Amino acid sequence: MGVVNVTPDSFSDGGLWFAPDAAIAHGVDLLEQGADILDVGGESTRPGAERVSEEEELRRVIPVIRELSLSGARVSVDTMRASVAAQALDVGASIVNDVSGGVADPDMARVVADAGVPFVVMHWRGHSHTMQDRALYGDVVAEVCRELTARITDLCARGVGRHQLIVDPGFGFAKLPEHNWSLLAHLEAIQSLGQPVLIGTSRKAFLGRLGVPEGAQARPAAERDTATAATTVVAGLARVWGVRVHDVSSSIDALRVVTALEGA
Ligand code: PMM
Repeated sequence: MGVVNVTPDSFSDGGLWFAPDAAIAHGVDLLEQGADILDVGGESTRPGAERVSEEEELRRVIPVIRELSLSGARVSVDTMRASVAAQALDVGASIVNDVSGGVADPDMARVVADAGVPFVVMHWRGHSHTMQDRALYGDVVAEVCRELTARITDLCARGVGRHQLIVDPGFGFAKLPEHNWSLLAHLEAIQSLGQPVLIGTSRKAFLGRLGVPEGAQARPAAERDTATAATTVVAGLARVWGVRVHDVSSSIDALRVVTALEGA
């Protein structure tokens, strides 16, 4: 899954693809690199980010989703708003990716249930401005599994089919580096929930801290793709359903390594 952020302020690539034409060209480039799905989002979820208005979010993502879908791409919409998900589905998106797992907007479950499309349910504990205060865990793996299970139960009770649900442990969302590493080390626990698993480690801060002394600045987001590809190997060996990445070609190579290993 290649990331197309149509935002001025995403931590990893904010502003680079903000104009619709640039975002569309970037999506086409990611497809050429081998992406199976393009994840188009118009709202940054970086820690501390302010929310954008619904109108602005629609203005950002709808033309890009329409155009990429018309060109034959399989598109997911990265949104917490039911209205944005509904309009994105109308113009060709076929997957909804909600970092709040249907919590932020009470109408999301209905939209997803009516459409019958795959729905990515990410582990989430609150909006960006407060989420890092909620990174409090005794056993992060067990608690993320428990909270994702509660989301699955709630969504199914609201009419969403279990077969629609893809779960994501939510790397970097209300997580400290040690929490992210524990989750990556125990993907089998997330898989034991019985749903396909998506992971989004790409360029996240915990990778930027690797090899950097305590107190020094993390390496910039654009210099985290090698570490990201290494996490793709971990995910591939664990046989997760998908990885959400900014640099598709390095993760495709990482998956080629996994395939070659498995064939040996
Ligand atoms: N991370 C971001 C945005 N959307 N969606 C899912 N399912 N999983 C993630 O980990 C995730 C996401 C934040 O990263 P970005 O600002 O680079 O897009």
